Amino acid sequence: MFKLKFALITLALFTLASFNLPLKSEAQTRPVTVAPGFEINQFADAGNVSEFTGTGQAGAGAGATAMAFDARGRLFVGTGRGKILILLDTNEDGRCDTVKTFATGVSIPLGLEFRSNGDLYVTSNLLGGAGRIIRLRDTNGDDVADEQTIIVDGLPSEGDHQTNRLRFAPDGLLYFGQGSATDNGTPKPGRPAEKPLNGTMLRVNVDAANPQDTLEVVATGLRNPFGMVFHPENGELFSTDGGSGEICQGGACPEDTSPPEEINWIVQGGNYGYPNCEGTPDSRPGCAGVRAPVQQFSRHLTPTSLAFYTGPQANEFTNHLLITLFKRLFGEGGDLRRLKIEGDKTSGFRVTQNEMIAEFGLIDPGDGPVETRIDPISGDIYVARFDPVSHRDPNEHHHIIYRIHRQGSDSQTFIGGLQPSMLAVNSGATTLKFVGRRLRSGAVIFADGIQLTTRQDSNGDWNADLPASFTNMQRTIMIQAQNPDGTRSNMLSLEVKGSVPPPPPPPDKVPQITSHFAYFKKRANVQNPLVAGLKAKKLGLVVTGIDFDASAQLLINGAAVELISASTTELVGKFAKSMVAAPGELNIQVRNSTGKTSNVVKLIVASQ
Ligand SMILES: [Ca+2]
Ligand SMILES: [Ca+2]
Ligand SMILES: [Ca+2]
Repeated sequence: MFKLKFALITLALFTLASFNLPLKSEAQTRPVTVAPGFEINQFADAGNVSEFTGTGQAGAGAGATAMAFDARGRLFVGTGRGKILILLDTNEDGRCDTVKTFATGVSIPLGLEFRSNGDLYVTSNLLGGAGRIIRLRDTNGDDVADEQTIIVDGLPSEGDHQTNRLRFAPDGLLYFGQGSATDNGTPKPGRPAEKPLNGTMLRVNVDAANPQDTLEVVATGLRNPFGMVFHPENGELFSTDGGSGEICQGGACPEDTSPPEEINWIVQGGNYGYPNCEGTPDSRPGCAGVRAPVQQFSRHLTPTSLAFYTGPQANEFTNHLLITLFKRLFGEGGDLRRLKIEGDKTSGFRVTQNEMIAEFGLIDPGDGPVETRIDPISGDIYVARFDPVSHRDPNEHHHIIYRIHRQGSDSQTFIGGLQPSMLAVNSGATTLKFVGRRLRSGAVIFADGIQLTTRQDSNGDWNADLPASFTNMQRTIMIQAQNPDGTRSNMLSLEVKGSVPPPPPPPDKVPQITSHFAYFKKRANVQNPLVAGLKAKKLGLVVTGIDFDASAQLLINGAAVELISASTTELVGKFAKSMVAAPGELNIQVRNSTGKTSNVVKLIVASQ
């Protein structure tokens, strides 16, 4: 998907009896409907997020492509123009009122995923070029990413499909879907052919010295695995797949034999059929060993996102699988659905309920929902809608983020984002930190019914002092907040355990060289240029920069040299005789003990 050409097909108007949402430019839109017991409003659109505005092609690419909540329940949004925005609702009226720009220049960000240490990982795609995974880091907490590091590069995204969404697995590895290069396995004239990594689920260890070296294929035969999610309890991976034959979308071909769309349970080494056996395996050649989807949808509907419904509003639908279908055709799709998934690893998984939660009133076949995320504090469901079709009237670009929630939940108080999330026995007194929604000044926290000293910090986050006595044995502590008017929040459980797994490692520093020079005998005696044939023993190399760690090495042409002195901002090293014997060019680099390497700078060795 995200091809620039979408066939425009007029669809018969649909009316579903339910809640109608008034929208701007009513004439151009079918009503949005939600299932009984749910409510919906527009959290963000062109009216409050200027990034979502624009006319023609510029407007067509302006919407949200991916979303993720950070641990504090703040919504981060990737846009078609390559920005990562933070959309905040500071007055808690359900509509975004503050837009911050976290990062720019992240081309076609199709996936956003936070790690528990606060790093934001993004899949990015150069237009018609390589796919990448980029790590964004805000080191000084000003809500602007000051480090953008490419973790994986050169993914085969120059064809019809790109590097899609990404998710951290329970084992800490980062999984992501890589789309196929072609529609059906055969390249069109002049277009890229399939490469080994096309049409796969991949994974990478982001903690490795060189993550790219750890790239592994998890599963194959996936045409365009776009939506993906790990089950919150059993840890199993589910992914969407979109079938071939996009040219026939909307019934444009009289004999449209395109395969269906799929949800797959992804297992290590699994083959999911593309391009020879899409849909349910049968007697076709090429179906041997192919795993069947756990659910199919009508052809061309284009599943775009998966999320498990969790949090304080999920209730009877807890852990139902939410899916968005991007297109509406034949009276189906263009909606958010919930699927009850039953089964286990041994017996496999099957869908036992498949119901609409929200239908977004699409007029074009393809300006539908692309991403779903659950607010980790309130449990509200956020769905982004993206309109890739170029319209002259900017109001016809439906770049909208909807907020969907249970009826009545907007008057409830919620707490979440509890830190620490687990305690060890006998760990002593602890300050609990958490985030509140509609938690008022003067609110107090109860732990197993006992009131704790409670205060709000300058970030608006809440703190409560848990006495040491709560950790003197293994137990589950129930945490609840109470507003001054007596209303109470949802309850959170906090486990006191015999042992607590270590947190992920703190972010690795990446060394950077800012200047360098060579000297002869004394530091003040700078050699510029350095002349070949000088006595190596009497020469020194000074490299200054930032984030050199305690065991950082100075590399000359890839070899670590003996150090004269070292600090976090300066390394002074010795040359080997062979390095300065003849004219040439030396590559200078710093490598930290974590394996992270700096930029490479050049030092010229001139002739005598
Ligand atoms: Ca607001
Ligand atoms: Ca920053
Ligand atoms: Ca398949």
